[in-house]
Amino acid sequence: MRVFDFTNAIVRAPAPSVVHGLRSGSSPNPDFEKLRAEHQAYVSALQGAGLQIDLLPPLDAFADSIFVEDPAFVVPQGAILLRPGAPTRLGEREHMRDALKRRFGRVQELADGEYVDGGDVLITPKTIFIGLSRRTNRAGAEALQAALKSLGRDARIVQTPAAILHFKTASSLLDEETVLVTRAMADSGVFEGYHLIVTPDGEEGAANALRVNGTVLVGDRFPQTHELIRKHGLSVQGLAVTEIAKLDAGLSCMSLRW
Ligand code: CIR
Repeated sequence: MRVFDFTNAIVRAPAPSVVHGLRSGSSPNPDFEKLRAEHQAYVSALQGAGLQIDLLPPLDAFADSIFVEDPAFVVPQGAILLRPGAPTRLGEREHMRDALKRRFGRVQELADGEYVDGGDVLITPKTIFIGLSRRTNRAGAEALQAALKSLGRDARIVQTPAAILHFKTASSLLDEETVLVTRAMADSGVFEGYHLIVTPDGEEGAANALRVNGTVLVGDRFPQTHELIRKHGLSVQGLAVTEIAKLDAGLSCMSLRW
């Protein structure tokens, strides 16, 4: 199986509190109904790609809890409960544990003082990149690296470029050796040895795309990036991301896939 071939995903339905989710800039609150429609279209796209979906109930106490990618990390060999680096998000892990246990049985966990957001973890065939960021500290990255080693997976700790929320805000795997990146990520040199497709100026938000089986899901506001990916020989499905982008989120954040 290739690392972007998936049969299952965990997602969480949005709660009305999602409109108060974290954001680094001064974006207005998203519109709840429009955001819910974006989320539904995203879940339909995963189903259309052949994935079986485990839909978790909304969690009003945690505004950012639809971004299920951050409190956990999964590979087919096992699941790891992470510790998100934003204080308002740490409690999300307690609501993820049972869902992971149902699917994976044993679940490894990070310990106190160790912080990793799943948005900082990118799987490629050669290695799994763990990006240090404002959310992911070295203790967390090293603990995750050790947990992955116990699952037979190699991981490499790297630096997320400054001013980028998560490592995957600026990078997504498109095929075995090709990564879609922003110019800042390309310039960081982290992906030496990979083929890079750089998002055109003004389309940096496209870099959080999601390859699922035969299709690349990309924000629908990024036509030039669609064209670059199609020219590379891959099929693209555009999805609305206007509301979730107000919360600094993209297309990988809303699911855990294996
Ligand atoms: C946050 O700041 O934590 C959320 N508003 C957005 C999280 C996006 N997650 C991701 O990219 N993996």
